Amino acid sequence: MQNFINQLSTVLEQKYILTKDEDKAPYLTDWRKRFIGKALAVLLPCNSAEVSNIVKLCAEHQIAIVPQGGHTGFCGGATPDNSGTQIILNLKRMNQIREIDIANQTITVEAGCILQTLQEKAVEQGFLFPLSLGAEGSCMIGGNLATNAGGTNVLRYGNARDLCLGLEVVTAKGEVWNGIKGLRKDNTGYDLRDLFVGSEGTLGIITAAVMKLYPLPISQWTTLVACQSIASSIALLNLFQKRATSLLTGFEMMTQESLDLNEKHFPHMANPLQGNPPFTILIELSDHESEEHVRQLLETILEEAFESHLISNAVIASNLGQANAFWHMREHITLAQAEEGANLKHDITIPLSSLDSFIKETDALMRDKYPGVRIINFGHLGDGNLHYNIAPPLGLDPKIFNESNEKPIHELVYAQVERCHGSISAEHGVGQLKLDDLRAHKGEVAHELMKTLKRALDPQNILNPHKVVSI
Ligand code: FAD
Ligand code: 2HG
Ligand code: ZN
Repeated sequence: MQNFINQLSTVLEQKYILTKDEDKAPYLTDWRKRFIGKALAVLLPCNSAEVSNIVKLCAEHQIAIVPQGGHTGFCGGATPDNSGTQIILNLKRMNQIREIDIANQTITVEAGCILQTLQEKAVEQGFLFPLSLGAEGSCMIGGNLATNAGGTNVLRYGNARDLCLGLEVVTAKGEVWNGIKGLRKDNTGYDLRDLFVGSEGTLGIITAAVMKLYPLPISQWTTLVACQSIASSIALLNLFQKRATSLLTGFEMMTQESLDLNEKHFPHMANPLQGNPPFTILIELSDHESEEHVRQLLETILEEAFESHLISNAVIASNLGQANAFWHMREHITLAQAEEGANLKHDITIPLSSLDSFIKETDALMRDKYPGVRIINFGHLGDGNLHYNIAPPLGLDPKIFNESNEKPIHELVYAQVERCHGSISAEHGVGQLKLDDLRAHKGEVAHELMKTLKRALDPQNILNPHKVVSI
């Protein structure tokens, strides 16, 4: 190991090789403080040649590498294990915008570019980069691609995978694969880009990407509406999809329990809808035509929804500040949960046709088995993506409750997900958190195929071992 550490200075400036405990500490814990690891060193390369040389050295010494972006991931993918033998490869110094191609409507960025910076650079050129999530001020595009992040615009623009046209990747042997192409059609055999997107650093290290840009909408209207049931929320979604088609850019659901928790920790974020509706839906329409056009369309759809008894109340944001306040309320649920203490997260997708029965049955089973448990259910309803999070009954220490109940609660939820033909990970990935759950729910053939790919691309198992799949 000492030999390896000594040789590192031949591939990276000494000041970017962190080996002291106090220097490594900020890189060893995830955002939730759910996983804490140890690392031999934290390395901070500034270009793909340095990444390539580091990987070659690691391959020679059989040192495991944990790629890391903003370490905001929820599944412990960017946190090393406890052995102290792995290195963290943090990409934050690789944060350059390499090119904005106006005619091609693409942006080429390095992996360590913070998502919000990318969004702002796009706006400066009159474009929209639509990937948007609560962690956008600190997560990085490499991490977004490695987890195939979703967020609040997937309904209209797709997830990170859909927004990506090309990649530059350092392989487990240290070769640099230059797939930096801004092509919307390329059928030259296997899609290597799609292999690396969503692979959470287990198949290669993403060093740069070509991402799609879109024309910037000029008008946006945001509304909060009250629904009495999930069935009416889905009927409302279908109504908006039919009437607003591609103008529908957001459709988020928050249960009363989620918003109560929000208000407890952030009292200024009270739900502006009176009467504590069981389901509050945040809807956003965006367009390239006049403000009036979208406003009128929104009002017409809401009227129809009232008449069909799909909604019982609605409030339309009268200015940008109020629209932002609606979105902040939605985004603060995660922060309110963090304030409340550790919780059990389930980031799941269910076909919309089964969502109503999933929620009713899972809620009933959960409340029956774990009386007093708090179900913090919210999410990207337009994508069928729920954040079905479980907090312990009031007064119980979350740590003690989770220790004895985590496994059976996950099993209860995932059995229901499987019954409804859903997915146990919608947008947060697998990491180390869901390694066993993936093995149990992916299906044997699919799981074996994943292991085959892992063995083929990383035969020494040095790229983020024991994350996603174990070989
Ligand atoms: P990290 O956490 O650093 O890494 C994530 C995984 O990717 C790890 O396995 C890591 O090894 C790997 N990785 C990182 N960089 C690279 C690279 N360059 N090459 C190869 N592998 C790499 N997620 C959503 O999908 N939707 C949301 O709405 C959402 N909201 C969030 C809100 C909050 C408040 C927080 C804290 C998180 C949220 N997340 C959400 C989760 C998280 O932000 C995303 O998973 C994000 O994509 C992770 O990016 P990161 O740069 O922080 O990656
Ligand atoms: C969101 O949609 C994020 O806000 C976080 O994906 C979800 O806290 C969560 O479980
Ligand atoms: Zn989410």
